[in-house]
Order: sequence, then C-alpha cells, then structure tokens
Amino acid sequence: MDLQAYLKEKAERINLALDKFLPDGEIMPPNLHQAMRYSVMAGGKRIRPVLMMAACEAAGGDAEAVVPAACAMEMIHTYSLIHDDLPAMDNDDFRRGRPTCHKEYGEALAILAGDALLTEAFVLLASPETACHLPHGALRRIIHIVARHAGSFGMVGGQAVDIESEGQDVDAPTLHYIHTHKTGALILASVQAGALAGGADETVFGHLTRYGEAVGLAFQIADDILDVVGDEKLLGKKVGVDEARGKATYPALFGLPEARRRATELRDMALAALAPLPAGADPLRQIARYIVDRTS
Ligand code: GRG
Repeated sequence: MDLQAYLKEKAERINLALDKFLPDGEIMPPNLHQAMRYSVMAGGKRIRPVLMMAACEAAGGDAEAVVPAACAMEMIHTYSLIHDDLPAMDNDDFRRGRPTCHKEYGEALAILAGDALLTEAFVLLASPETACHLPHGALRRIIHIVARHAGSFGMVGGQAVDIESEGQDVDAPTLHYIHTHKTGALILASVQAGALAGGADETVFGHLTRYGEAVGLAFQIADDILDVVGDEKLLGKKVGVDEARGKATYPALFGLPEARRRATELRDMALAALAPLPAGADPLRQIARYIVDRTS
C-alpha cells in the first residue's frame, strides 16, 4: 500500500467536502465566513479526518459514510489552531504556511471564526446528512465522544494546563496530562468515531481505542521533536518556539534521545493494538509509522 497516495486521496476527498460544508464567503456576514474558510482551506495534513476514515475502514465500514463527521473534526481542530495562535495564547504569526487568522482578519474576527467553526462542526455532526449512512445509534455516541474530547475533559483542558505551565517546572504526570489532552484527545476521538461509523463491536472498539491513545500521544511527542529538529519550510511555522516560551515538552523534560525512544515505543504499542485486526487496518498501521517519522 502506498501511504502517500492514500493520504493524498483521503485529504482531497476531505477538502472537497469541507468546501461544500463551509458557508460561502459571500454569505452574510462575509468577513466571518471568509475568515473561517481562510484557516480551514489553508492546507494542513487532515490527519484527524484521515484517521477517522481509516478507522472506519479498519472496522469494516465504507470511509465515505464518515466524511461529514471527519469534516466536523477538522473544523474543531482548525478552531483550536486559530485560538491557539491568538496573542493571549501562543501569539503566532504563521500557520499552515500563511499569516495566522488574527494577522489577516484581526483578533475579534479570529476569535469569532474559531467560535463559529466549533459551533458549525456540531451543526454538521447533528445534521440528517451525517446520520443517514451510519449504523443505528452510532451518531449519538460519535457526537458524545467528539464533544467530550474537545471540551474541558479533553483538548480545552489540556490547553488550559499547557498555558498555566509555561515557564514552570512541569513533572512527568503533568506533561502526560497536557499531551494526552491537548493533542491526543482529538486524535483518539477521531479513531473512536471512525470505529463506531464502521460498525465496530466492543472488542474492535477496544483495540482501536488503544491504537488511538498511543498514536495521539506519539503525535504530540513527534511534534515536540520537530520543534527542536524540524524544518520551518516543511512545517509552515516557526521552530524553536517551545523552548523560547518555556513550554512543557518531552525533549525539554527527558532529552531528545528519550523523546525519540518513547515515540517509537508508542508506535509499537499502536501496532500491537492492531494485531488482531485484518488487512483492512493496514492504512492505520502505516499512519502510526508515519506519525512518528514525519517531517511536517
Ligand atoms: C485553543 C482550545 C484550544 C486548543 C488548542 C491544538 C491545540 C490546542 C494547540 C495547537 C498547539 C500545537 C501546535 C500543538 C502541537 C500538536 C498539534 C495539534 C499540531 C497541529 O496539528 P497538525 O500538525 O496541523 O495536524 P495541520 O496544520 O497539519 O492540521
């Protein structure tokens, strides 16, 4: 299986659907809708939607069924990036290779674009179009999982502790909390939502949950490593900012070799979790390797 071709095909499918689901930039209020489109359509790997589609296939479903939910997940992820880049948080000027939303549209509109993307994500999740191709009862669980992992028990909780911890001496349990919540939660939710959409029984759901937990944490450790050794052009954002801001990271707490060892260990845990699953899980297997080895 050619992973690059798989990632490209799935990302293109998601981009097409996002373009359809996002409000047109001419619709009132145009500036708000343009700001939403500016950040969502700026590129990005679409790794959460791809994981959702791949988990759906691994559970025996048709990835097409989960496209609306996968787009909702990308809207939530993009809202988090817009808000994370604001001066009150990370104060970043570049994201996805272009000026951040607040640099282009101003802070007020960037806050509102994030708010609207989060809200529209749930409009999309709850819409009849999203329900129609999913197994009976799956959508209610998917909405609950996505909401739970996006909120104060998930990504927002992780972001709060991350911000509070800047410049502090952070211990290993706190670092683990930040990483599994700030970044891991949406990745886990993507895999779990895909599993339910694919009709996973509780056993397969358990295997995919263990996979999602491992790749979610591995993704953030890889991100920490890229902030030390990555290429700004490939990443589309500045590097070295974690250290400059006194951020809690794996390389800062444990050193680069240990961070790399832990990322590899998590990749192997993710692969072990998939061992009982058939060849339909091969894309997930390759994505686990890609998450640890990626350069952007
Ligand atoms: C503001 C509520 C709120 C949450 C922010 C996602 C997040 C939480 C902060 C982003 C900070 C950051 C750069 C974290 C590192 C891991 C991460 C989520 C990177 C960005 O995700 P990618 O690499 O980006 O999937 P693309 O652009 O490819 O979608």
